[in-house]
Amino acid sequence: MQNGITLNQFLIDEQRRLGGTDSDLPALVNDIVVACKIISNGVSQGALAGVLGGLGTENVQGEAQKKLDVISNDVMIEAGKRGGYVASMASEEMDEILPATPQGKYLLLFDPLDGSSNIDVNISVGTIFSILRCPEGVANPATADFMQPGTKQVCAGYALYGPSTMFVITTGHGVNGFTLDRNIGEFVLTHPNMTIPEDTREFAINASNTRFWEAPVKRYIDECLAGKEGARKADFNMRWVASMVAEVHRILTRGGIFMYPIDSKTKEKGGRLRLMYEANPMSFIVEQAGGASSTGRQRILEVQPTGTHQRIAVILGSKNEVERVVSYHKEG
Ligand code: AFP
Repeated sequence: MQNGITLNQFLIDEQRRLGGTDSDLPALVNDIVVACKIISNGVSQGALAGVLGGLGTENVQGEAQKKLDVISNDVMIEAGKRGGYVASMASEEMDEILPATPQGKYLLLFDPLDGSSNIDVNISVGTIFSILRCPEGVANPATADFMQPGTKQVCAGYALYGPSTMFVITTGHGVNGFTLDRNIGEFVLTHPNMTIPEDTREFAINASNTRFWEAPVKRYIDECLAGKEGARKADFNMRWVASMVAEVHRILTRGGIFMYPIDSKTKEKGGRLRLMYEANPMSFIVEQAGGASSTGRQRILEVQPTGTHQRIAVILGSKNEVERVVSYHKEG
């Protein structure tokens, strides 16, 4: 893989290298890439395009919808419909699944604009997507057909609308990162074979929830905060961007652990983050980059889903740190 090839060239080369014959998947990814370029343009225009601010509406999660949430959702729906590769779609912004093309090979799930509470303050946001196979012989899939564990994903990725716009993807053969070259309008390979360091001294958690945490999480964070004088005999740094895409990208780039654990505040809902279009795609990417991803009690990719908007605890990143947090959950 030489740096500088476009994402489309990369996907075709990967298919050829792996002896794949399914041309629909690269074509679907290409439609998603076009959607992310359109969203990137809207995000970077910001106030100039009149796309900031809220709509005064709420999504299925009961969260206030930003204009760009809905715009991005519409753009991703178009991508899912365009080529006829997708039988049905699920989105953070839609209550129910959305039928697309009967007999379509794939199911497409997405969070069209993750971190959107940051959009009005010009902080990085992103788009997350996950691709599952539509079950054999199912022409018009129902919600039950989406209830596949994360290990069944055939592709997952995200676009990060930051200082540069990046596209990171896995098809189960490692993780590769591409940067949008606006001079040619293409995502270009800049981060081949992204790998997460097994150790880290950087954690990401919303510390305003400290009083709600379960004991294993409290123990882990307290040890990080104790620094050199404490059990870890090392100082730690903290980050919290409130855009999962930005946090995961930082971890892919320099290591770290990201935690949105279940706590007494979110227990009833099952957690804060959504399994099908946040935790699963990001866990697929993190594991493919040599990291780990757990609820604290179970490998996230092995969770059997019960609903498209199901929430889940997320602890992911540098393998040795995630395993430490899991061991603390085992000790209780
Ligand atoms: P929004 O898309 O509603 O901004 O939520 C973003 C997110 O799902 C995830 O990207 C962040 O890591 C997390 O929520 C931030 O949650 P807090 O606002 O509770 O810190």
